[in-house]
Amino acid sequence: MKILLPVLAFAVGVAGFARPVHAQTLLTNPGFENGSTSPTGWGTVVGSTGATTTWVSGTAGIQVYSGTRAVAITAPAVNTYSARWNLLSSSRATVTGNQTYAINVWAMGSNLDLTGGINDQDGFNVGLVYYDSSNTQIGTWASASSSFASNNLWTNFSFTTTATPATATTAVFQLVYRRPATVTSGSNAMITWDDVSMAAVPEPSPVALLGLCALWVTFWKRFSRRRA
Ligand SMILES: [Ca+2]
Repeated sequence: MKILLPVLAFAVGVAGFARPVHAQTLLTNPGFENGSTSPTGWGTVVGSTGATTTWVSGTAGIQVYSGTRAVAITAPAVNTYSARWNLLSSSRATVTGNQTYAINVWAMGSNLDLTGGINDQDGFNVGLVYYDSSNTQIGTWASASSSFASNNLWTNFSFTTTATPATATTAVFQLVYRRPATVTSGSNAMITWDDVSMAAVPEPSPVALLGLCALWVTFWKRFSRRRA
């Protein structure tokens, strides 16, 4: 029995920590497969950037990452920062306050200017705009600038957010084309995104903490006994 307790406690602890990180994504239509004239739940903002947004049709692994649809932005002009695809207000992600989220995105660039430092290249940011239960915007989060190693290569990008504001209840998820003013080449540069996900980063479960606690108490008792 003496040996059984710590072993059991350890097993329970490990099982608790080893839970899968991603249960399911909080994002609507994350592979952009559904919709009639545009992907269900998603809209675009281009403003005066001159950018073009496209609901891409194509072959998995080539024009799209999986399925037959993806979303893209083509940036014909310099300084196209802020053209984006975003979740519509009616399909915001449900979030909780003081929580960090794991975000995963597949993306591919074509005709991008990938020369110079990260701040001189075509790339993209993932953004979140938070709202409270009264529907008032209360904050934002944006990923670090993300750029590609090469054109025409589907690439996986992972981000972890900072903790949400305490009163956050929903969030608008954004895929933002980032084109600094220093980019002078890359006419008709395009970024395509597919299979986006967002899931809460789990806290250690109470069962896991209990297991570790039991383990500690057992060792402490043994240690004290030996010293006595
Ligand atoms: Ca897809």
